[in-house]
Amino acid sequence: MELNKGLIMRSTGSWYEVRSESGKVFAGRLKGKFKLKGPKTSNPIAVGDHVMYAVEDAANETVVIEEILPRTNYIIRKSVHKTAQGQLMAANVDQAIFVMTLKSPKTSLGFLDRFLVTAEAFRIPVQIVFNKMDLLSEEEQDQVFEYAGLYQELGYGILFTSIPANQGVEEFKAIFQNKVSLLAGHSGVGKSSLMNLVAPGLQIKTKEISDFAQKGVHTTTYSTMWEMNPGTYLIDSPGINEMGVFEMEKAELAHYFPEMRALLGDCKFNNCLHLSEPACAVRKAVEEGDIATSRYLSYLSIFDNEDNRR
Ligand SMILES: Nc1nc2c(ncn2[C@@H]2O[C@H](COP(=O)(O)OP(=O)(O)OP(=O)(O)O)[C@@H](O)[C@H]2O)c(=O)[nH]1
Ligand SMILES: [Mg+2]
Ligand SMILES: [Zn+2]
Repeated sequence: MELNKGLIMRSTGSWYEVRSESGKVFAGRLKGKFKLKGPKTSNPIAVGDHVMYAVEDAANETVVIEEILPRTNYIIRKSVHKTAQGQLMAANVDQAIFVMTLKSPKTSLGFLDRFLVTAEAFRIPVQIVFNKMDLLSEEEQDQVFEYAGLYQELGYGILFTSIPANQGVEEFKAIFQNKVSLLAGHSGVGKSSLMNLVAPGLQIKTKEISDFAQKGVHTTTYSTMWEMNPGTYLIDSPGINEMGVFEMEKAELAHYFPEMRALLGDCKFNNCLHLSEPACAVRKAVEEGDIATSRYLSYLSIFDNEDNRR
């Protein structure tokens, strides 16, 4: 049987959209005895995966995915409440674009920090987009700028956007050019709306959030990769309501906070967990204001594996 190389453009869990090298799109399913490689996740392959497939039925345009090609990277999240199993969010991405809003819905710094720690652990650079800037009062905007200052200092790219005000559109286009980017964030922050703004032809479904009760309703159900132009891909993913950190040793956690990573050699004990040990350089930096209290609280919360949905 002849095998061809393809790219996973959409994943529904049972079916995958596979694009051939010549651009033809097929519906694909996994081979019966599909061999899983890598970590155990609820979904064996994800959007962005390169695969080898065989045409099963040319008339129906269906294919069988025979194997996954080696990945340059991937990102896995864990749902806090369910099993310890992770969910593969995407593979072979150059960066993640984390979309957040101060309100409607509110994205907490704790949630952002969980995403950032996960991305650090999988070595995926992150750009943070503060969307819906038009909804904010002047004081709220100042709050956003303060948060942005903190994360910029840590090395993350920052962008402010508003769809009705047409704010940040060119900057947004510039950060994803010639890259494969995963758009992630809570449901309702505007991921699909941003996609439609930069590629109006796509007409991706978005949802009006008129009241608090609708907040948990996902509009985007499946992750889909869209080609903006050759070499530029955006992955629109369903909103994340829980962001659990996947298979991480507690002793490694501080490595994924860039401002703590820099201090790790300075603690008195080389196995310091930065909780209540004497002469801890991380705690000292928190007390002196060199590490933001919110970041240290996120560290403790992830350390204790607390639920942090919001
Ligand atoms: N005021 C305002 N509303 C926005 C902005 N961006 C998006 N919205 C609105 O927010 C709502 C949700 O947007 P979506 O694009 O569906 O959100 P999403 O992040 O894709 O949500 P899921 O697919 O559920 O994960 C829609 O009603 C959008 O019109 C913005 O900058 N300002
Ligand atoms: Mg969406
Ligand atoms: Zn320490």
